[in-house]
Amino acid sequence: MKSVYEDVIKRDPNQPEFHQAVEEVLDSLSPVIKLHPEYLPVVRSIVEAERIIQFKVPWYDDNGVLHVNRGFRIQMNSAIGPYKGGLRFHHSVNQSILKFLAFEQVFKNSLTGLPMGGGKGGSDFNPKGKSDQEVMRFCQSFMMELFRHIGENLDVPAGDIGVGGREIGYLFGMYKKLANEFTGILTGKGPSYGGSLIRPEATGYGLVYFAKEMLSTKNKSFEGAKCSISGSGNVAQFAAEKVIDLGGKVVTMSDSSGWIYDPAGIDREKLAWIMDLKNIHRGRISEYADKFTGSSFTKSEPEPSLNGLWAVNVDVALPCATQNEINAEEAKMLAANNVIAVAEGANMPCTPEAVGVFHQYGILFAPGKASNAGGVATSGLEMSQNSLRLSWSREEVDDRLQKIMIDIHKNAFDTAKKYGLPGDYVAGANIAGFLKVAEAMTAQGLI
Ligand code: NDP
Ligand code: 2IT
Repeated sequence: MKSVYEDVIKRDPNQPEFHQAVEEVLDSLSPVIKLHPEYLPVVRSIVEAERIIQFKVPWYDDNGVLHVNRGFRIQMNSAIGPYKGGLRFHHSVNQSILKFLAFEQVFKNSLTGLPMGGGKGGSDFNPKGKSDQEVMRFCQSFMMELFRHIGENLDVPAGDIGVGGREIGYLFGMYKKLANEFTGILTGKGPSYGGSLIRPEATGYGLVYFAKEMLSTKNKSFEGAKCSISGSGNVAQFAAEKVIDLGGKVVTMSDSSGWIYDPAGIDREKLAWIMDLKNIHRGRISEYADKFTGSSFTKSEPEPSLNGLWAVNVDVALPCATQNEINAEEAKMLAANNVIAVAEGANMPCTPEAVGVFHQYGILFAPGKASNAGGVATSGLEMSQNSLRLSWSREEVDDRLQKIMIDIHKNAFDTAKKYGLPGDYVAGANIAGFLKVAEAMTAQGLI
C-alpha cells in the first residue's frame, strides 16, 4: 500500500488535496488487502483517473473584455455505472482539487447503492460579482467543449460549489442545442424541465438524516441539540432547515468572508431571510448581523479558516463549506466543548489531524463520502425519473432519500465493526464503498 501511495506522489507531486484523499482511503484499505490480497492490483488501478479532460473556456464580460478560464472533467471510474459527479466553479479549482473530489465520488456513489461511477469537473471561473448575462455566456462557452465528452450513458454532471440551479439551466440549454436532443444529461435541473423534486434539499437533508442515525447509536437525537453549521450555500441551508425540523437549534453559519453567531438560534424565518439573501440577492452573510439584533459577525482570514466558529459550544457540528476548514486545533475546541457528533456536509472539510482528534476523544465522526451522499443519491433518482419519463412526488423522493441514508449508515457502521474498527465510519465507508467497485473492476478484467 505504501508503494501505491509513493507512486501517486511521484506521478503528480503537486496535488496535495488528491494525495490527502488517497492516503486516507489507502489507510482504511489495509485490513481489506490482508484478507483479499487479490485486490491489490485494483488498488493500484483505482487511484488513476480513467480520463482527464482539460479545455479552454473563453468568454466576454459585459464590457466586451475577453476572459480565458480553464475547464476540466475528471472521469475517474466507470466500473459500476456512468461517471457521475458535480461541477465546481471557484477561483481555487485545479486538477488536484478536482481529482480529490472525483476520487471521493467513486466511493460515495458506490455507497448509495445506485449504478453510478465517479467523476468531477469545473472551472477556475469565479462567479462572484458576475452578472447573470456573464454567468450565462461563461456556461455556454464551457458547455460548447464539455458537450462532446458527456452523455446520459457516459457522464452526467451536476452542481457543486458555485454551480446551482441557475448555472445548471444555462448549461442544460446549451447542451440541448448542441446535441439536438432532450436528455437527462445533467442533474439538479429545474422541475419544469426534468429536475427531481427534493434534489436541491437532498444533500443537506441527507446529511441530517445520517447524523440522526449516528446520534441514535448513543441514544441521542436532534431534539434540543445545539448545532454549528459552516457555509450558507446549498448544503448548509438545507442542513439548517432539517435540523430545525427535527427540533434542533442552529447557532452559526458562514461564508468566505466570515461567520455569524446567533445565540437565540436561526429559526425558520431567519433562515428564509438567509436563503433570499444568498440565492436571490447573492449578498454576504455579514448582513445577517445588521438585520437581527443579538447576533454577531466575525470576519475570517485567510480562507477557509473561520477564526472561532468551531469554538462555539455545540452538541453537533456540520461543516458544509469546503475542504480542510477544520484543523486539529479547531477539532480540539469542539472536543473541549464535548461535541457529540461531527458530520461532514462538505467534501473533506476536516483535515486528517482533525479526524484523528475526533477518534481520540470518542466523538462520532462521519466522513463526507457517507454523510453527504444524499445529494448524488437523489441525482441518481433524478436519472431514474428521466429514464422513466416520470416525476415522483416530494414524499416519494424524500422517502427514498431517507432509506438510502439509513442504509449507508448501516453499511458503514456494520462494515467498520466487521473489520474490527467499531464506530470508525471512515474505515467503514471506505471499505464498503471500495468492495463493490473492486468486485466490478475485477469482473471486468481491470482494463
Ligand atoms: P455553494 O456554492 O452553494 O456554497 C458554498 C458555501 O461555502 C458558501 O457559503 C461559500 O461562501 C462557502 N465557501 C466556499 N468556499 C469557501 C472557502 N474557500 N472558504 C470559506 N468559505 C467557503 O456550494 P454547496 O453548498 O453546494 O457545497 C458546499 C460543500 O458541499 C462543498 O464541499 C461541496 O463539494 C459539498 N457537496 C455539495 C453537494 C451538492 O449537492 N451541492 C453534494 C455533496 C457535497 P462564499 O459564497 O463566500 O464563497
Ligand atoms: O459532491 C457531490 O456529491 C456533489 N457535488 C453532487 C454530485 C451529483 O452528481 O449530484
